[in-house]
Amino acid sequence: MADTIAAIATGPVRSAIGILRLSGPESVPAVSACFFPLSGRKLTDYPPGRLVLGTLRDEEGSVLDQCLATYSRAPHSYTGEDTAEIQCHGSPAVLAAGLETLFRRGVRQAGPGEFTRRAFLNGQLDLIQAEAVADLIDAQTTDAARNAAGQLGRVMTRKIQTIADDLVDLLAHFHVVLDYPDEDIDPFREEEIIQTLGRNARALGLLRDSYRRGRQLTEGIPCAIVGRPNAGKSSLLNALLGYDRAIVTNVPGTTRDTVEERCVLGGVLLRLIDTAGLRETEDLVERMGVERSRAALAQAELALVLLDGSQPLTAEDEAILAEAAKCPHRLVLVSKSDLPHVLALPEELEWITISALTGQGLDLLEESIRSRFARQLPRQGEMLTNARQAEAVGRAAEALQAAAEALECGLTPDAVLTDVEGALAALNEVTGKSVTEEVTRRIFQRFCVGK
Ligand SMILES: Nc1nc2c(ncn2[C@@H]2O[C@H](COP(=O)(O)OP(=O)(O)O)[C@@H](O)[C@H]2O)c(=O)[nH]1
Ligand SMILES: [Mg+2]
Repeated sequence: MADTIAAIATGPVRSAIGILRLSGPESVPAVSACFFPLSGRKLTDYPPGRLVLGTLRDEEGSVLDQCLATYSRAPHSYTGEDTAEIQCHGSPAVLAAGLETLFRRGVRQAGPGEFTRRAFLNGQLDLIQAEAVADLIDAQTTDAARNAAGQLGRVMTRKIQTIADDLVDLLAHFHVVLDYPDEDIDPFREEEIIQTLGRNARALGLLRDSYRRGRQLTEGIPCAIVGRPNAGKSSLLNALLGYDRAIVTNVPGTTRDTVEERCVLGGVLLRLIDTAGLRETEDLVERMGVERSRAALAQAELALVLLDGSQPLTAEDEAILAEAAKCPHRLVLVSKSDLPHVLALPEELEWITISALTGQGLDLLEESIRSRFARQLPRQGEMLTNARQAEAVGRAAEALQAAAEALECGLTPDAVLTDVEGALAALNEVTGKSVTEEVTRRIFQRFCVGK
């Protein structure tokens, strides 16, 4: 039987409320020993789930806090075990003292993600949902939160389960055929099987591909800031971040390496990459920087092209515009709007005028990013956001594709069987139906203590 764990579930900062939580068989006795309802009754005189007002006391009986407590009985709780919670005033000192008192009642400190790990092991959550819990906590934008919330609500689980059910049916059919080798598969049925395999292979392929956007949701949309030296790229980065991250000077070629920072703009998490100005140069270090800039641009989802509004357009600018046009998204920014305007641009080009110095136009840039990227997602919860899941889903897609092709080429069912079994095993890894101890350990390591 599992032991009883306890942790401070809220952040280590002064706040309105701070929560101590426990899970395991000793949860309720441990809390009952140090929490006393104001009514004079015992906590367990109240039904589970009720919030009860009382005092939290240390072993000497001195009051640490006036607070609320509640408990749940297995299996009707987050972890599936008996659990209890004390909602204290959010003083880190009060919480530490409360936790210390609980430790003296025989409970121990929980490790990272241990509550959610227990929930998974007790079948309260599958692995997709458990990982969605971590995604929710890590969410930096509402879009990221929405996708994680959808996964917590089993949207992704159902999608994968439907496919897995199809595969189980197919396997059952194959086994019948193999058990009675004299009977050939009905050709009509074979056509149907090929179609089922193909349909599920495509669905899984799309799911695997959703990881590209899903990853942008959690890691940020790669956004390269490009332009000639001195166009104002580093100044823009600093203005967007709100602090001086990159060095700004009037010496062209100041930024030699790419500088990367995350920021949320218009409700969208961006991975801003400030680059060395794109130009031909004799300087070896700067040339390497320019190479990195080109690489950053090639991998970017969004290119912010800066053109110096106080200077005439140059051939270099035009080359950069053309190169950035290959990015899935390009935004042209005319910088230094606080200086006299000199730049003339072709009519067909759309641009936003900004000044990193005064902040003028940055709101328009923000709106433009919001309208391109925010809430442009598929149904919430339908995007894979982690590499482990994407890899396994990809493996399942390939195995099914191979199975469909093998059947079409007239291979015998036993050859096809292995592929379908492989695909099913990969899907079971995703949901956690079959997953190694080592993998779950690594997954829950990512969580914070108290979750
Ligand atoms: N007046 C004005 N000067 C700017 C603005 N943005 C950048 N600069 C100046 O332009 C020069 C080059 O800026 P920097 O950000 O280093 O350009 P980068 O080489 O493209 O990174 C510096 O002297 C900045 O102070 C702006 O919005 N207004
Ligand atoms: Mg720079």
